Amino acid sequence: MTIQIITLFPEMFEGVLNTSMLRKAQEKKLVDYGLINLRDYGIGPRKQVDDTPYGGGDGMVLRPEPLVVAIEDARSKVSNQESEVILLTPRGAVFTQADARELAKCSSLILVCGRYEGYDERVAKFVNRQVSIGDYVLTGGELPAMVVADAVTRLIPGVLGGETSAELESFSDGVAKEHPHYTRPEQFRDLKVPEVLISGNHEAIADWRKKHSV
Ligand code: 6GU
Repeated sequence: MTIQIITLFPEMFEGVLNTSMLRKAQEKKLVDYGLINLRDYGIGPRKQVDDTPYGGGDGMVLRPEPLVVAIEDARSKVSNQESEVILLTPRGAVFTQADARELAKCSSLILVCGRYEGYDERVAKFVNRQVSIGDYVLTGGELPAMVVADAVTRLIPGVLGGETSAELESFSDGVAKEHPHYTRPEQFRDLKVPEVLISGNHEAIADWRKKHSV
């Protein structure tokens, strides 16, 4: 899968994409992340990407041309594949595990990060969907794009180690929240590991785990 991210702040992604599971997914060639700097598509010698809002008001609004040309360029880089273009915006539909599963089946995702007070609404005509990650306001779409990239990447077959994706898919709706885990020591301060988990009784352990899953 290719995941291209259009942003004014590509440096924000370096740590997240190059650490742990997402790094391993790249090393295994299961995913290829591309960072596209929106500034490169800015207008004029000052590479302007924003302007004042029609109708007046505070703040700046992202102009449509840099965003749309960046999207078209990203699409053209994977022109052999159908791209799903996702605009990260607090006005979008809240992202769910079902969305992550659906997106994990795509071969090309393009994540578009909004910034400043907003983006020109005409950009909406050039994307497939608008996604929010919850009912709160962030300063931009970068953190939400990382959330979407992480949730989708871990569902690509082969990315996770021992855990089977079948297990993750087993709940048709919502999220399968695993049972609690324990490791050594058997007693920490005055806290003991549940007896059943050290019993060696595999049937009883399976029952306990099932009962404590959400
Ligand atoms: Cl996608 N963007 C911003 N700016 N804030 C958000 C969000 C997105 N999702 C939740 N809050």
